[in-house]
Amino acid sequence: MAKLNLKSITREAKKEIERSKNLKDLDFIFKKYLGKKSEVSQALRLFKDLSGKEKQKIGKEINTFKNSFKKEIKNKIERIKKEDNKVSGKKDWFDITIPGKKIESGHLHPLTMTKRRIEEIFQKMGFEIAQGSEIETAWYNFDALNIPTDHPARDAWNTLWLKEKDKNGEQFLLRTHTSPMQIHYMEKHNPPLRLIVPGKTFRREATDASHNFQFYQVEGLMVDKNVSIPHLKAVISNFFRLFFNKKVEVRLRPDFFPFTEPSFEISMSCLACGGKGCKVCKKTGWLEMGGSGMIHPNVLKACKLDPKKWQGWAFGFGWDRLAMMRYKIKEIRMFNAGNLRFLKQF
Ligand code: FA5
Repeated sequence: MAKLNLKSITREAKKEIERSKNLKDLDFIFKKYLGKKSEVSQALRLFKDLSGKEKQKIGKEINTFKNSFKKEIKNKIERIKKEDNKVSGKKDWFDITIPGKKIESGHLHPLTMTKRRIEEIFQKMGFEIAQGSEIETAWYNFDALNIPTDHPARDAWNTLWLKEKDKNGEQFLLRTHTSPMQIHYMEKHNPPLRLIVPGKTFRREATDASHNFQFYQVEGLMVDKNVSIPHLKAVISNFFRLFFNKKVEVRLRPDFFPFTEPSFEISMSCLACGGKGCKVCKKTGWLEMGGSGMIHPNVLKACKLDPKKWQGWAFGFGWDRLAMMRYKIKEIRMFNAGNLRFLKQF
């Protein structure tokens, strides 16, 4: 390999860059020192014949030269552009022929799209949309909902308790369901009432494919003088039909919730198998979507409403599960996994 005098090459290149007057000169200089026919490029072509130690030494020197040479060129370009702008009176120098940068646009999260669809359907049925607080007191999350102090749902293992207390010394917690909003709303508004409450809920529990420690519920509430179970079933059936855009069977089975009497578990026919029985519905043909029932007289009383005058029903769906059915997702935890490959599908 011919001896490469990088010191003198560096000195020469620097002088030429200094003397250059425009971008064309600089282009010429660049090609002269780093172009295909330059001394440096020729030396690099013979590089493979060198011993390991020489390769290391010469490689390092060439890289140092290349970096400082490119830096000199870049600085000179800046200076020339500045001078050009001064002469032409322009502030910025830009090439209008350069193609524009593409702006990457995002899209709504599948759970947000689901929430919007739920709201749209209920709004069309004349329901108001209310927002609840994610932090509640035990009174609103349990007591006012007729859940007694010894109820297992209040156990430290099921509920996420906060250290802070409200001004009456009541300990705060992360709401375990959206039902507390029934109380807040009935305290502040006079019937007749028709509303839904979509929101985030929290439970201290082990996660699996259909359970998360943080999930979403949508509460429904209707209070009037003559509301009954057939209204509830009609509203829920209509909602499912519009939400899934097809006929869905709805099943109400007796259940227990302290704040409703009678209470029902709401299930829908499995869309994955058309009700025949599969892995998703655990071979039953039905999927549990939520709880419901007629509002318990004690709950109406806790909101200072006369149970002899007013009656109503309530329901609470897991809205992540609605999204799972809508988009045929078999794993609830995917929603919060921050996995772009998953999210970009929607
Ligand atoms: C309740 O939370 C009641 N508040 C529902 C209710 C409202 C009953 C009004 C009566 C009147 P439950 O714990 O069963 O009930 O939860 C309701 C729904 O939330 C479940 O059917 C399920 O769809 C969803 N859900 C419950 N726990 C989880 C969880 N860990 N992860 C995901 N979804 C859940």
